[in-house]
Amino acid sequence: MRLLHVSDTHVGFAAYSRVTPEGLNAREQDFFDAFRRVVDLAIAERVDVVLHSGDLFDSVRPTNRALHHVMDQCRRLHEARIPFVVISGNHEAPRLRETGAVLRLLEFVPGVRAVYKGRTEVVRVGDLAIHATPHAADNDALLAQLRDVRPLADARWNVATLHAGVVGVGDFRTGEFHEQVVPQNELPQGMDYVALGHYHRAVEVAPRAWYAGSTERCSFKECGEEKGVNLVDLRKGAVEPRILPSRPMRMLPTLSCEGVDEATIPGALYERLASADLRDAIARLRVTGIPAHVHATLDFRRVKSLTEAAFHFDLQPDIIRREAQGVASAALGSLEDEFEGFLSRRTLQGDNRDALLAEAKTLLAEAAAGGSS
Ligand SMILES: [Mn+2]
Repeated sequence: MRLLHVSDTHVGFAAYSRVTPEGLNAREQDFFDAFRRVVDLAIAERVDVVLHSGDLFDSVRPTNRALHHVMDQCRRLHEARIPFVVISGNHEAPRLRETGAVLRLLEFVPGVRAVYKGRTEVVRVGDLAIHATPHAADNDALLAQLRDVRPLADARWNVATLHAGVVGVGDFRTGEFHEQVVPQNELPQGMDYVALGHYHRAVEVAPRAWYAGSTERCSFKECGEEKGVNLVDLRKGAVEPRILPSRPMRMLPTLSCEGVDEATIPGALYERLASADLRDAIARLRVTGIPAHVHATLDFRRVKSLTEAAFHFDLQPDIIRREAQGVASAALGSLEDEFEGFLSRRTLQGDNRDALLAEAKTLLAEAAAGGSS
């Protein structure tokens, strides 16, 4: 009996402004591709079941595109006669009952078992019993559900799955809103494997209890992590983490401006960008302690051309303002400063604050230069 454990595919996640030739958000396409690769692997490996431990979708109300993609991949699994079992995670679980669970729609696809009603269900696949505990109404409800999970004597193999942060010897919480947490010693006992979802890095938190991790990176916190799935051979008791391709994400070494000759800062910044391998990557450079007047002299066109090969580039400057302390002034600053202040008070979708600011600065500089270009 071989199962493929996948988790946190976050289908529907979108970010940045790049679009595919088909007009789709390019980052959204990355997440679609990642899920398709998982299904490709399941079919190539002829596993007996695919088990998804939650956050299949990125949101409670995924787009029609995201829904269609997932249903299409479920159809492929069904055609290969591979059952697909999925529990709800904190991202797709509705806060209000009347919203209705998106996973419910997947039940129309033959071969899919979706578990999302806040209580444990046992799904049988041949001689395997999957004890599937979905995202619950609250943390106590989840723990109460887990206390009743026990291996079934009439099943050859018993596997439990749940979506939560585990705390014990390590701390595998994400700090997300709506996160549920399970002490390590309250994980289901006596299982051949426990398939965990929620924490995005693949790791074994207790004997035979694994996070498979996410299949794409949802934030810079996941920068250095490999992404993939676990292939689990229950008969051999073997777990093989299998790395799958994902979009490179790079946090460049921080450029610190404290105690540095101001005149050398722009050059050092361009050099840092020129020497980095940015091809197809999502990349970020933090610049700490840069004085406002130095920041204002940066050539953002040059920054743009130096980072052209990147899929997306963010410049993240911590700007030092000389007269910022103490004096509250109602006077207007420069247009750039005003716009930057305005942006800092806004919640933006995606993560394109720096790109927007860079664009605004280029335009303001052009306007100041009399609109010649
Ligand atoms: Mn997740």
